[in-house]
Amino acid sequence: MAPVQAEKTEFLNSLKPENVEPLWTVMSAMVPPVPQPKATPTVWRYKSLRPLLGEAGRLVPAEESERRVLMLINPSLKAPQTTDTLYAGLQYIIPGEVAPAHRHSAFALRFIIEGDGGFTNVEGSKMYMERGDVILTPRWQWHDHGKDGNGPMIWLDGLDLPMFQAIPVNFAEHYKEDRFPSTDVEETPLKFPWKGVQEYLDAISGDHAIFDYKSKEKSGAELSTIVGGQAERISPNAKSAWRQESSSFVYHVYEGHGHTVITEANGEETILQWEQKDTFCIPSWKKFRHVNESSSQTYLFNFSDTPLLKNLAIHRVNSDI
Ligand code: GTQ
Repeated sequence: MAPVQAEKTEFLNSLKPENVEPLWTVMSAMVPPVPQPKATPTVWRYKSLRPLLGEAGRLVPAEESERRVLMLINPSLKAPQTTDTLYAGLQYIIPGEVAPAHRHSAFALRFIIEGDGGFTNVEGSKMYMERGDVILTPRWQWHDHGKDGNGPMIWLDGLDLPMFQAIPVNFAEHYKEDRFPSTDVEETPLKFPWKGVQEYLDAISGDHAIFDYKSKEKSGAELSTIVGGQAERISPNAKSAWRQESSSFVYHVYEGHGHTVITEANGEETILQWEQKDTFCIPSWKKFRHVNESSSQTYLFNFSDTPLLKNLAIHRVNSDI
């Protein structure tokens, strides 16, 4: 080794005991020219997961699980990451079961996939849920879930849990009883029935329509400070507009089948093929568009970290596509 190189190595080795590290060796990774999400675009197929949820129902009693959920974990990341910033899971509940009351700093939304007679009680308001409904659980509000009638209910949970890895300030508390005392409510600002959302989408002309879920309690505000939601309609055999944002997305297919094209900066293409009830994710700053392959309307739901990025003033949209 040249004397300078040897000295340099010795110098670098001397840094660690002082708890310092050189920036210059990692600068480009720390400050990349464009976002470098670690998540990989991934589809979770309902056809494969539905039997596994049934098995979880059979093998894992409610008392053992608190929440019986299969987390949708990105193959490039670890739990609770579905994308770098978002968490998604499929929750399964059987008639008569109690998912006991708790509250936590994390925000949750739910998109109902299958079943009837399921309910969520949020801070004393017990609301029944149907396919396509979006239900909110604001931060630090007591919530428990249950199920009347026959057959299971399955929904998609969307939470900001990965945020609490980077900013570990999540608190949780269990209520002293399984159920928080509640009364039935029909209309609640925490529930967005699918019917009205679809009517809104159907009334918009053109091949691609978007509905922004907005807080009913604070008009104009996003669903939460971190997580927001949208529903989309794509006309029969049509394509959505291209989109590229610093947000990452978890998509769920309410109805229809087709694929999403993701184009990398180097021109490389990824195709995510999906059908009804599948869930898929789009990492930050990917350029993507959906293609409806069916001869009827396709409806998609998504949740994203757009509010988080807006609140931090780092939301960026490529409007030149
Ligand atoms: O239903 O409260 O998927 O606390 C993960 C954490 C669901 C819930 C999840 C939770 C819940």
